Amino acid sequence: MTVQDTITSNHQDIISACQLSTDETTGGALAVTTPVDGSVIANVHVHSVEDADAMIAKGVEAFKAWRKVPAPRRGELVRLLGEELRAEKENLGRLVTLECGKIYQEGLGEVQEMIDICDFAVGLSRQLYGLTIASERPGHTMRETWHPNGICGIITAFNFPVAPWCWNAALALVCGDPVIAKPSEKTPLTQLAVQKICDRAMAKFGSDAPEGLIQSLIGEREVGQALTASKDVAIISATGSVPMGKAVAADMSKRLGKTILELGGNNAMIVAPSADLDMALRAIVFSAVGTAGQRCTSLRRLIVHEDIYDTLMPRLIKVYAGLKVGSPLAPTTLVGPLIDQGSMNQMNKALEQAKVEGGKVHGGGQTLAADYPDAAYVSPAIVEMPEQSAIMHTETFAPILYAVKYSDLDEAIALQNAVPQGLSSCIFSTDVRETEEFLSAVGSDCGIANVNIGPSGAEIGGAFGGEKETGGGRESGSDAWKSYMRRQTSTVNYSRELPLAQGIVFDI
Ligand code: UN1
Repeated sequence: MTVQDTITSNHQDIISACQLSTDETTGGALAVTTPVDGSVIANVHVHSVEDADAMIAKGVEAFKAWRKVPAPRRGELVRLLGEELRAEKENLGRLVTLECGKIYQEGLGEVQEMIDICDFAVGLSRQLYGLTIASERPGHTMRETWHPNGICGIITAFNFPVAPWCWNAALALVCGDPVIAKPSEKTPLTQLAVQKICDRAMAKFGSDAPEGLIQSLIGEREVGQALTASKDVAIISATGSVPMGKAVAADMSKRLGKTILELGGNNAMIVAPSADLDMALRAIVFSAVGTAGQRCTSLRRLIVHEDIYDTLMPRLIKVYAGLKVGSPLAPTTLVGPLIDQGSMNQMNKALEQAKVEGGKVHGGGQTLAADYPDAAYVSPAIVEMPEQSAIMHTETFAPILYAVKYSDLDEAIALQNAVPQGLSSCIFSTDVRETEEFLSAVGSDCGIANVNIGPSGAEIGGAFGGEKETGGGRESGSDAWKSYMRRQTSTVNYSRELPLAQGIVFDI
């Protein structure tokens, strides 16, 4: 057996451990390559627009039944899903690693995020609270109730092929909405594996889980467009690039459908003079090179106070030079490959542009090409920039960390906020005046603003999402569930009079 054969056979073991049959993974039109070595690991079947429409029709029927199932009972399905995920954590985590290239620890972390949101959603299924409101009229009461809203279409990206599906699906299901997933065409296998896990949970749950409650739609853009075009898909929750989100928003606005958009980030860290630099260093490295810089929350911009710049930067550059890049399946690897060579080309272009704009590049470039000629392993790059120039305003989905100096906090906050995206941000400082200003109304303009931790790796308990070109949507914890329901305001008159609001007199 050659080395190549060993790699290939291991890959097939990982796929079959997720109980995907060869019928499902061979003979289809969509070739799936693994970023581990660039080889084709499956050919999956794609759905047509007609298939998508048929799924939507099934979802419509499922909704009619599911909305009548009491929410705590709906929660029971999500509880079972969480249990199946616990049992499958290692297998699914490994498949995430194989299909999208993040290291196995992060693959496991992604599945843990699914389990966590399931637990959250189970509790939530008994807490879909409305309001009672004081009426201005005698003998009247007002209340607000949250009702199921209809099918939720979930469009996800290659970099987090399973967790964002679950943030949306777990909430949507307890809220009474059927779900149809449209994963990235680069990562359909993980979605097929998740569908299998859901099917098992539904079988255990019993007959009040209607057919068509949880479905997966595999294909390219046009099947996604079938979801955005259909008035029967009440909500589209889309995670991915800004151009994708703008296209979804344009389609949805034509029919005034609801959207939850979680798009690009261009996340910064301000490192203040009082920062604990040992902690900052660890946070910088994890958030800038984790998932090979392919998280929407990845750290992309470092805004360092001029007094500590010359202390921090050489240490950081040294740590970068020693980072272990390699197969994401190997336990000692910290930086896996980029998703494909197209991404590597984007990274190289951005680094060239940064040089033109005066940047001094440390690291970067393809590595391990001899071992993996068809993959896209790169050395993470740090670029010292003379100022926050044009390239720093764009999101390149790769491990590039730009660094600039600042001299006063207001300037640093202005730099942090000057980009079009508004997802995540953070400050390292032990000065409470600085940290509180950063979190105040004149501080970070992002959906996520952290103190003394990096911008990535959010827990599921908080609402997740951001402002400006990030799209404004919120998923996951807090009260994000409200986006999956429709709000009904009801006024009930239990008196024998008919007083009008605002004291209007209207005698007939
Ligand atoms: C994404 O990259 O699309 O906060 C999601 C984080 C993860 C989610 C990232 N919990 O980095």
